[in-house]
Formats: sequence, structure tokens, C-alpha cells
Amino acid sequence: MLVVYEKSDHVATITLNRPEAFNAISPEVYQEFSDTMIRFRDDPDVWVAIITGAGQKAFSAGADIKQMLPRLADKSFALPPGIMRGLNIWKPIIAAINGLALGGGLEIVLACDIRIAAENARFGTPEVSLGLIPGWGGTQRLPRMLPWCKAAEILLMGKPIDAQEAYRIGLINKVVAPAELMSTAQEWAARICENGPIAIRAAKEAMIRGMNMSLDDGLRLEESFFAGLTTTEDFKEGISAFAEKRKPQYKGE
Ligand code: DAK
Repeated sequence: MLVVYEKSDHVATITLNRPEAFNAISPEVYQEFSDTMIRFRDDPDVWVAIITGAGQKAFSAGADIKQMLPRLADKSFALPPGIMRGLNIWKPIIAAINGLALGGGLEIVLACDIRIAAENARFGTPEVSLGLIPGWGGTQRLPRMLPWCKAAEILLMGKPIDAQEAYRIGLINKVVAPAELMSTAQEWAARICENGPIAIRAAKEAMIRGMNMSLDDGLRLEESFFAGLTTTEDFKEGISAFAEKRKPQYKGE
């Protein structure tokens, strides 16, 4: 399997599994990854995903330069739509970055909501060194997430930054020792799962949709999501649990 999907306690762990090639994304990896993200989106038992890479060296070194890039000029070569666009995944996604995240690998990280990195992680968009630009969102997401000059540094220099620098500029949430990476990601996922899952999805959807709206329209959107949440069983459970001084038991209803 080029992409492994495992689940436990409402959390799916999705592993890019081609360690001998730094988890580079061949057309087959891309297809399996897209299918796996749809499986995660549509699996009612799963509330949060953690994406990581197999091995100690790389999250992913990006698109496969030997198997995928030479085919890009061929107009009949089409990849399926993926996580970068159009899947509408409102469940939270955590990136557990276990090494290099380059090119398309970094673009997967940018499509994740929470990003936890091992100390040996590095982040970059080397596409310009190949005479290309990022094609899965890098030129659009980085300047929306970082100060302009830091996005420009990454995109125009094509030179990776290390995990501490990525943390310092706000590209990632936390840096941990490699041995603590997965347990930290699992702790964050478990913490998210303690909250009402419908509320979590509404919060993410409101954040994403609101990014492309005026503040006024965004506030209206928030109002309509808020009103919808007040009719859920989860909301009733949340306020009852508070009054009864116990932990809420959310069902996602
Ligand atoms: N593709 C294919 N194989 C790769 C690879 C990659 N991106 N990265 C590493 N490998 C393979 C190497 O070829 C080598 O395989 P063997 O020779 O052993 O068979 C093995 O992994 C180990 O690599 P190295 O021997 O080079 O190991 P080092 O430790 O010396 O260096 C490295 C590791 C990751 C720094 C280096 O391999 C490297 O610079 N790799 C290239 C990284 C890169 O340029 N990534 C960006 C790719 S461009 C699209 C949208 C987006 C994209 C494509 C299409 N569409 C809209 C259609 C995305 C483009 C990109 O991501």
C-alpha cells in the first residue's frame, strides 16, 4: 500500500508509504492519497486525521521527479482532484511532519490545519530549481499564511528552512523530538475529539469559507452556523454536562 489508512478512537492516521523514495508522490501515490482523503471525509466514525510519512527522513519530497514530472507536458495526462482543491474536508487534519516536506509535500502540510514537526523537519518549495512553480497551492497558501517577505523567501529562493525557523514564522504549531512526534499529534487529535464534532466541523468550514468573504458576509455565515448548532443533540449534551459537572459524551448528532 502506498498510502496506509488506520483508525482508532475517532482518529485516522494516514501514512505516505514510499520511504525508499522519500515518500515522493508518483501518480499512483497521488491517486491513493486522493482516495484515502475521500475515505476519511466520508467515514462517520472518524473525526480527525493525522497525516505523516513513513520512515525517519521525509514527510514527502514532493511530486515524483522521475515518474510524474516528465509526463506533465502531455495534455492527456490528468491527475484526480485532490486534497489541495475541491474536496471540502471540514474535519480537522493534523500534519505530523517527520522529516523533509518539499514541493508537493509542503503543499500537503499547507492543506492541514495543525502542523507538528520533528526537529529534523525541513520545509521548502524547490520547484523553481526545476523550472516550475508549486502547482498544488503553494504560491497561493504561503502568502496567505505568512508575512509576504517570508513567503517570498521560501518560494523564490527554493531553499528549505528548518523546523525552528518554520515555528518562528508561524508556519507550524510545535517542534518536538522525533520520538515524540506521533504521540504529540495523537494527544492534539484526542484533545480535539473531546469537543463537539459537529461544532468542530462548523468552525473549520466557517474559517475556510470566511477567508474569501468580506467581514460582514463572514459574520452572517457564522451566525447561520451558530444557529444550526443550537439545535444539535451535541449542544444539549454540552450544556447538560457542564451543569452536571461531568465530561460531555458527544455523538456527532
Ligand atoms: N522524486 C523522485 N524521487 C525522489 C524524490 C522526488 N521528489 N526525492 C527523492 N527521491 C529519491 C531519489 O531519487 C533517490 O532514489 P534512488 O536514486 O535511491 O533510487 C532516493 O529518493 C534518495 O534520494 P537522494 O539519494 O537524493 O537522497 P539525499 O539524502 O541526498 O537527498 C533530497 C534527499 C530529498 C533532498 C533530494 O533527493 C532532493 O532534492 N529531492 C528532490 C526534491 C524536490 O525537488 N522536490 C520537489 C518536486 S516538484 C502538479 C502540481 C504540483 C506538483 C506536480 C504536479 N500538477 C498540478 C499536475 C509538484 C511538484 C513538486 O513537488
